[in-house]
Amino acid sequence: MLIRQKLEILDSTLREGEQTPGVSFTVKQKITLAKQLDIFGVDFIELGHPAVSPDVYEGVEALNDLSLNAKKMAHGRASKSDINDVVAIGVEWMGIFFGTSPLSLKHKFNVTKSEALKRIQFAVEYGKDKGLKLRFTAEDASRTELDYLIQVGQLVQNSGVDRFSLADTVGCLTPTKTKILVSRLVAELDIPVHVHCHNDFGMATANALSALEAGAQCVDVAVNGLGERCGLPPLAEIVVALTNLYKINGKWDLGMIPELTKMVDSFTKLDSNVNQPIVGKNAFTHKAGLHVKAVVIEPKSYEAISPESLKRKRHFVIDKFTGKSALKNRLNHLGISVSPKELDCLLIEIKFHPDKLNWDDNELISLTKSQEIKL
Ligand code: HCA
Ligand code: CU
Repeated sequence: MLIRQKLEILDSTLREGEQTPGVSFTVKQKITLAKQLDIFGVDFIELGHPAVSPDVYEGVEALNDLSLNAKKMAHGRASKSDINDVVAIGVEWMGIFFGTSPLSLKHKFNVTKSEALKRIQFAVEYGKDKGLKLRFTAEDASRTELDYLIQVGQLVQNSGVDRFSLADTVGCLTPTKTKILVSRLVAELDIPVHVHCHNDFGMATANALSALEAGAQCVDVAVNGLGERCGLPPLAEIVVALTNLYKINGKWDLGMIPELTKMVDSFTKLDSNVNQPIVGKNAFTHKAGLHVKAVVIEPKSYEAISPESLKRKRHFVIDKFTGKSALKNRLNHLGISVSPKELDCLLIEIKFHPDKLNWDDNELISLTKSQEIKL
């Protein structure tokens, strides 16, 4: 696999993440989160698009004042005024985006292909003249004609852009299509290629990883997969997959993932998914008797990721699916020793209560006591 050792992660929680329906971060929350993301070890932090609102502008200013290891990037359109905002605030990097698909050219801008190229070139040259480091994003790149996309990439590269990003704005790529598209752009350009995937078909993480396999240098993520509609690849999924499946030793502090997730959950107040990979409540919870029995002996039997590596704990559910070994294990933890016959009786009782979804410790202690009376 071709993944570059020099790969980078751009966190867009503070920019695209705030575009999640129902979400608005305070400037204070943004500062807290940016500091944590920096300690975690992301390479770029997108600070926001200053033209959106006064508070986003203020947020970009406040975030830019922080001393961070991560590179700071403001977001904006290919317009003089958006570029002037970023220059006025003094952010080192700017991500300029412009829709290059036929849909964007016709319905967003009402321009021809060559008029769009002129606008793009003007904006990029203007930004470079002002001393900005620039990433140019072809918005809706995945629905842009390939020849035109390459033309745009080469134009911005020749105009001095530092990075070229492909946005799968409506999430319609597949891992195979991503690989073909990214390989081609990487081959045609000398500057690093970034990829921004959306999760409309649930393939954002797979597509982002595929982009890295094809030679992309940087992928965009957001904590908890926030973003427009179905969001971006979740930060946790990308870095844990890179670490565990691709054996890449990033400088990421994986043990911070649960707290990052909790922090963002507390800011957004959105419902979290119990079966979300890595961060979901159930990600390290085992239920079927056969599973628990095996995991007690060797956790790897049913775990691809160790919860300890993420400072998370493993849990076992006691319900009608429970087997002897799982029940015995739980009772041992509670300091209760039972005979094989008592264990059988307790298990029968549990299996005859399908309505009980998760026997907690106190309920098990009471059950044991009531069985002792019966025996
Ligand atoms: C947007 C669209 C965008 C831009 C990506 C980028 C997309 O929210 O303005 O500028 O890198 O998905 O195309 O997020
Ligand atoms: Cu986006």
